[in-house]
Amino acid sequence: MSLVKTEVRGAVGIATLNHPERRNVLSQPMVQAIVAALHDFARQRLRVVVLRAPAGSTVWSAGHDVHELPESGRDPLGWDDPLRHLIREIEVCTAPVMAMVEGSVWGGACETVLACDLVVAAPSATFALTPARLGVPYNISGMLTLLNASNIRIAKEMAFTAKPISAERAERLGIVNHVVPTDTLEAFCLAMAGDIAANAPLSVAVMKEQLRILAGAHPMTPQGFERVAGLRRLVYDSADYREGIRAFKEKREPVFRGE
Ligand code: YXS
Repeated sequence: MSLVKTEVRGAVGIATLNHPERRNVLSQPMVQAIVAALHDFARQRLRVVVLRAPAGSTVWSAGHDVHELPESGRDPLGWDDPLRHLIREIEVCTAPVMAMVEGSVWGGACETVLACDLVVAAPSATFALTPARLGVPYNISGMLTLLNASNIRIAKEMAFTAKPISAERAERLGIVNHVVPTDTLEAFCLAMAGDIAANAPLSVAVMKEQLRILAGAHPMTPQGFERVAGLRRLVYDSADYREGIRAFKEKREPVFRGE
């Protein structure tokens, strides 16, 4: 069974996450399948990509596969982590990537949606950033994705509370482009994708890349980088990080002691 179903509608490529038994977790195989779809759409010179879950999904994606997170002593979100690879592939994909969202979106999947160029959601959609719930030291490019998609006040609320925000609130905050009724979601997304596909693809692609470069243009001193690396190591070496992962696997609430 393919973890991602793909189809082409005119100049639009549609990639549907297809692992409902595990709530479309962004496991390494799932990420590889999504990236393969992006590359295949690029080979076909498609002009827009729609990333979605099957119609009626109650969970769009449950985020990073917790079973793939290292128990301790290693950066859980290093450069080569599948989630980091997926985010970069979405950002450098020359065609705009539209997230079509039904159901709940968790953790690394929330960042994946926010890294997409456009987000169109059904009223059922919710968005939760969960590192604090697991004791995970999120990484700085992931924080930048969140900051670019919202503002620092909302970024802090989502990161510190780890609680879902509704589609309606996300739209009001500008995190989501549109919230549309579930029964018109696909038609709405394909119509917007068609509008984009009818425009000059080179012009669209260069504006996407300009905005990626501008959004990522944040100076960081070597000392600043080393300080963040050191702080993150303290977290992924902590007992709380081990507790968060263990509690998830044991299906119980974690007890964090700040050590
Ligand atoms: O126990 P079985 O084998 O049946 O498998 C269950 C879940 O364990 C599994 N599953 C996951 N496995 C690995 N990683 C996950 N993130 C994950 N989520 C779910 O899928 C099977 C069905 O799950 P179940 O029974 O809980 O489904 P449900 O419909 O009752 O609830 C759906 C969710 C999404 C509300 C629930 O599964 C859930 O809360 N999942 C965890 C959401 C989450 O905290 N994701 C963050 C993952 S860590 C991450 O993304 C980053 C590292 S970070 O945290 O830093 O952002």
